[in-house]
Amino acid sequence: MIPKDHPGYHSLIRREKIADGAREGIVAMEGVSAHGRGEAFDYLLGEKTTDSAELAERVSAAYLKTARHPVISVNGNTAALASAEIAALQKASGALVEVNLFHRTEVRMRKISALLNNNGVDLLTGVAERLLPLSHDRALCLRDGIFKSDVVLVPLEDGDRCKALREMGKTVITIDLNPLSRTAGAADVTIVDELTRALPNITRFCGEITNTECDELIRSYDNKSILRSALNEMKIRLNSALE
Ligand code: PTJ
Repeated sequence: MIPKDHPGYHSLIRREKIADGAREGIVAMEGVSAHGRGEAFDYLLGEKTTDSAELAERVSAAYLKTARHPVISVNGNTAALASAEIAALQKASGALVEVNLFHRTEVRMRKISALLNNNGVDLLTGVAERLLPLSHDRALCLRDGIFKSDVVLVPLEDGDRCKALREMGKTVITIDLNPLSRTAGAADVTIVDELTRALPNITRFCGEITNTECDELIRSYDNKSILRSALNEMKIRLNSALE
């Protein structure tokens, strides 16, 4: 039992969800270490949504709302931490939701799909095909889902899929606490924020922003400056710790 007045309450609850997810076969063992890496960056960020992350969340809402065929790609960590938040974002944005795994097994696919369904996600299903130019199993996706998407949200991954998706002409949004990761650098929109803080913000912005605001947000957005701001926030915190 984690006491509610513990200063690290929210972080400890997330860690518990990841540990339970690993025991249940939803989170890959590798996902446990990925979570720890995220925690370290979140600590540097002050465990809060920065102004620059909030802007990236607003722009993500604008892209999802105005997309022809938006898709949210879900892996084991995302399902364990935020299935209900994915369901809420799906409702607010009208995006399709597809499971896409790096450490792919049929058993994990089934368990993650059941968890999402139980939390209200209307999951896209079908026969996955090797449709992305990648040599690993993230290449497996649905023809009517990620393959057909124009805007795709890929939370919590650092790898080569983002680059491949961009080369296919898609707009890629990522949520990644590490502003130095390959995915963070390659995405069109990088939200340097913790997943369970970022998703409800995007959902809220989907309900708030008008179509005119969407166009303006997308037109004036600069992802490089967002990444610089995130690194700067971390630098400020590191410097103030030394004072
Ligand atoms: O479920 P699978 O099989 O698809 O595998 C999923 C993992 C997470 C194991 C896989 O995608 C992976 O290895 O990811 P990486 O390369 O470790 O990248 C995960 C990124 O997400 C890292 O840059 C972390 O800093 C970041 N991250 C981890 N937890 C969070 C996070 N960012 C935001 N919120 C978090 N809670």
